[in-house]
Amino acid sequence: MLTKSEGLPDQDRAPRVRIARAGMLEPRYTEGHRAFLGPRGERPCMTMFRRAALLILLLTAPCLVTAQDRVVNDRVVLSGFAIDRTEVTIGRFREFALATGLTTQAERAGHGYEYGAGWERRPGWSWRRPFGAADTAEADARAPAVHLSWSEARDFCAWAGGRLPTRAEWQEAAYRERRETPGDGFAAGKTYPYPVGDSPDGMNLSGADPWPRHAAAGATKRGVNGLHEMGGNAWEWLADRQGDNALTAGGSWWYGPQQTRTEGMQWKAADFYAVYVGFRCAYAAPR
Ligand SMILES: [Ca+2]
Repeated sequence: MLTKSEGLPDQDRAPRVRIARAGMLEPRYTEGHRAFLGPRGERPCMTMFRRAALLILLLTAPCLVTAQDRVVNDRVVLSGFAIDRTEVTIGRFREFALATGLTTQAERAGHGYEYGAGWERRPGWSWRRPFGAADTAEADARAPAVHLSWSEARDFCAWAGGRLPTRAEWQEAAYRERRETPGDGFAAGKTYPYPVGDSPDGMNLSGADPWPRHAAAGATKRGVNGLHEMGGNAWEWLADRQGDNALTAGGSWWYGPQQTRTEGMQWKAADFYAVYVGFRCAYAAPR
C-alpha cells in the first residue's frame, strides 16, 4: 500500500479545557482576629474576585470550545465570494449525512479506492472511515471528508448554503494574497507559486512531514489568505465540468509539490471517489 506510514499525528487529538478546582476557593479563618481571608491570605474583595473569575470561566467554557470549532470551519471573505478556511471535515459531513439520510456511493458499493497497482478497491473505506475498519479517523471529526463523488460534494455545499468553488475562485483564493494586512510573512496583492507562499514547505505532501496520511483541518501551515490545506492533504473538487469529468485542485498527501501549483489541477471522472479526494465550499460574500 503506497502510504507514507501508519497512524495519525498527535495534534489530531481533541482540544481540552482545563477547569479550576472549586476547592481552591474555600475561605479560611486565621487565628486571633478571625479575619475572613482567601486561601492565600488575601482579603475578602480578592476572594470575591476569584469566585467571580471562576464563575465566568465555568459559564464561558462551552463558548471557548465552540469558538475553536468555528475557527476550524470558518470562511474567508475574498473579492465577491467567501470560501471555507479548511477542507470540509468528517464532522461537518456527518451533520449533512444525518440531516439528509445520505448513503454515499462508496458506502453503497462497500468500498473506497486507493492507488496501488492501479486503482484498487478497499473494502469498508468511506468518508466515515477513510482507511477502513482499522482506522481511527472516524473518531477525529476534524479529518477531511474523502471517498466522495463530485455530486456528493456539490450537494453538501448546497446544503451548507454554498456551492463548489470555480477554478477562477479557487486560484484566486489559493495563490493571490487579498488581505490588506496579511501577516504570516505574506505580501498584500502578491501572487504566489504555492498555496503556502514561495516555498512548498509546510504542506502535507508525499515527502517528509509530520503527517503520515491525512492531516486534521487547520493542522498544516496557514497559507495565502489565511487558508489551510489548499495545497496538499486532499484534492478538492471544483465546480468546473467537462462532460463526465470534473476539475480537482491542490494535490494531496500522496503527491509532491508540483500538483499543488495552478498548473497541477487535474480532471477526474465526476462519479469517482478515492481516499485522496475531498473538497471545500464557496459562498456568496456576506453583505
Ligand atoms: Ca487540499
